[in-house]
Amino acid sequence: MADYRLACQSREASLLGRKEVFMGKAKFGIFGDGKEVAQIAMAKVFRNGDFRSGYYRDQTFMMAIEELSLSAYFAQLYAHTSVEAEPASAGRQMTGHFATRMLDENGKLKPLSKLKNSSADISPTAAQMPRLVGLAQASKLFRENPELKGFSDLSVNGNEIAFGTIGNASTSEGMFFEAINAAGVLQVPMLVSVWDDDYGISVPKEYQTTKGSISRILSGFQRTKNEKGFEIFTVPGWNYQELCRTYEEAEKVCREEHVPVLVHVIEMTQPQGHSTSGSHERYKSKERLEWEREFDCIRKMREWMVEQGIALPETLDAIEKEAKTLTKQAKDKAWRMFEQDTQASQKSLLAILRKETTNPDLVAIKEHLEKTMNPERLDAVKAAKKAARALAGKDSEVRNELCQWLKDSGADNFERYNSYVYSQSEWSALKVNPVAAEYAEDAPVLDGREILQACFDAALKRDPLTIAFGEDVGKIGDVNQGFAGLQEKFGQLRVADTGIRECTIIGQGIGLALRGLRPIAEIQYLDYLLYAIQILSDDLANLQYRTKGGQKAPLIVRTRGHRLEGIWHAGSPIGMILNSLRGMFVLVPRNMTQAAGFYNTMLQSDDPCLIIECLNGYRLKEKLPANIGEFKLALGVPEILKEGNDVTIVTYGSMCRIVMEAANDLEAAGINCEVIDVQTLLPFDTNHIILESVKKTNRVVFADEDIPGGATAFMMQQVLEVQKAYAFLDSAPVTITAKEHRPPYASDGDYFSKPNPEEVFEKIYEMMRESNPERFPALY
Ligand SMILES: Cc1ncc(C[n+]2csc(CCOP(=O)(O)OP(=O)(O)O)c2C)c(N)n1
Ligand SMILES: [Mg+2]
Repeated sequence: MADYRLACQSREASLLGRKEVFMGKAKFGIFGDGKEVAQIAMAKVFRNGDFRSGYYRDQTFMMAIEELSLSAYFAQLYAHTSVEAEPASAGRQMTGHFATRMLDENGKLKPLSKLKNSSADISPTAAQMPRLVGLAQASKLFRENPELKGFSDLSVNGNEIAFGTIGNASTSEGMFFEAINAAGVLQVPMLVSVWDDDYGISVPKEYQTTKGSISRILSGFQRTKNEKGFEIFTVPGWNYQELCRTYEEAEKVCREEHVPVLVHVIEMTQPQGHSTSGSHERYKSKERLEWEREFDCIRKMREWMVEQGIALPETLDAIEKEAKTLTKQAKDKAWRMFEQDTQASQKSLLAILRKETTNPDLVAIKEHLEKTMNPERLDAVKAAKKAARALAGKDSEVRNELCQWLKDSGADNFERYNSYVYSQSEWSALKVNPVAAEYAEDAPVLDGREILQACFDAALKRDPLTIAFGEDVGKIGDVNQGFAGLQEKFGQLRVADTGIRECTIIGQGIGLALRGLRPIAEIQYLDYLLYAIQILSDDLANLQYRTKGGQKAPLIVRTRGHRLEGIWHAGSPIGMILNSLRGMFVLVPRNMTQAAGFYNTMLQSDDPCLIIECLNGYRLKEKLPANIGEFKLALGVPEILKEGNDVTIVTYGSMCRIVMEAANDLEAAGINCEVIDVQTLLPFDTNHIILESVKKTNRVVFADEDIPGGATAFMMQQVLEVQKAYAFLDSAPVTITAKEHRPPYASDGDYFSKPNPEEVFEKIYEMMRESNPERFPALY
């Protein structure tokens, strides 16, 4: 009876939600109608410590585990920016994007093993799958690694299941198959439900899935007596009893044996169609629509209850009526709270505007604001700005008050809409105290790779939650041997090989980090980051932002790039990275000692980051710091590699050596360069060290290996616009970049495509020649 009540309430929420959109009270609606009963069955086996990674149809499930109230449901529909009213995203996400708050108000992880947890949904279909693999894998690590037994706030012996949900059509995405395969290989407790309503918006299953059935085509994954694999179930979405039975069975094998499970829930419906954008009558036949009405899961549940004598029709009628009333009340309350909150600023502004009764412009602005229907915050801000403009240059008390109002509301709205791009907790990477590297007098001089290996050795020893994985990371300790010998020392669970599947390597990292582990996920070459850039951008980089500080995944992504040989092993698409990964820090150490310092910093922090090592640096010699496991580099602090007075060269990564070579040649030609390694691109030179240099040299060059207008354009914007260095320039700023194609194979391909010391020399020489042609005659 309680289940029926909940199903009815959730359905009412969907029906009312759609109406709210059509009344103009919300912008868009996508609802869970037609999927209620299966979600109630799934919720019955969802226990404390479990995780969900799902999609926008799961409202009934979230209500069933008591992590979504009806009023919170409507608060999200209205985009209420209060964390209390809308805990999933504080109004940042569209309706149907669920999340629990895993962090307390200080950014500290709550005892997740005692809570019901949902990772934060994202809109790209199937992109919930990669992180699901990691959420499930964490249970395996907690169960099988004895060193983790003490972390009972994170896991109770790895008994937690990661529940995934996905629409039938979204299983066509590559990352769905990649995640399924990865979970089968890893044998992790991942229980995926496919909500199959035969459609993906208007496109029917025959265009989506071979043989029209995901469980049929995945049947080769079915485990047998002798082979590990999946347990696969198929069950109709309108059969309450069968659903409950199926989920009980599915839970048992998944939780107890850590076997991945697929539950294919077929014959589901969409009573209101896909979303508020358009109606399904456009593409579903009359017969189909009739079938959907008949096989509506709530209707079927009701018929069954009556047939079985569980309830009288009148009793169920009463429940349905009560659900209507209750849902409407919750909706009205959510709207009142939303209105009160959004209109507070409008009211305070009107109080100011009403003080000015003589200026016709202000009276008109005030009247317009008073008449605006369902005013949003932007209406008040627009009115205030117009009014302030009308009073510009006048000495008026109202104007002063308006300016103060704008300042205050600017700060409030920043907090509402722009905060939490990066961690705001005490563990923010920007707050980690740097510790200088110390060297013994007889410090050993090692290959760069050995410096890193010593750093990773110390990190793995220091914290049992730290783990590393990627292609070839385990047995051989990565292709450049940064982890050499560490699998033997720390075990296969902590230093692990993975399949060739960059997207789910990152997904593993996200899921593991969400569950409190400290993963270092490796992408073998920077060129292959493209396979993972979508999930990094859509899921990891904005996790704190889209939950307004409710969740974090401090994942360290390790990769190597910039310069080696060939079209796919010399990449430096840094502009792409900077443009797509805001929310992550991007660190570009010029050598392995600097890299080690950044790993030590990031392992103490709760921000996610990408660390790009120099591909050609592993065999270069470096001195081993005595405190290799402890020294830490601050983020956003460039290092001046060479002081000079004539021109400032701003660069990073492998280009540091090229630029230094050119700078030495330029010195001989009488040009004194200051070379600055920015070290981190995000954040970028927070103390404006580069500006100080430009004040001295009055000339600036930005050099890297990205395409023209790539990351050099970003650095130029930071220095000229943000740091305001333009005022100190005597020459036009110059960028030195690679050509706009990737480098062909072999040394000549590299030389003629990437910037080389001669080119750096010439560009800077030309800059100096422009100001003093006599002193610097033409070269060639
Ligand atoms: C990567 C991506 N492509 C397209 C869309 C637009 N889109 C949103 S829902 C949807 C259909 C999904 O169908 P299905 O997975 O069957 O889920 P259902 O809505 O039927 O429950 C599409 C194409 C999207 N959100 N993400
Ligand atoms: Mg569908």
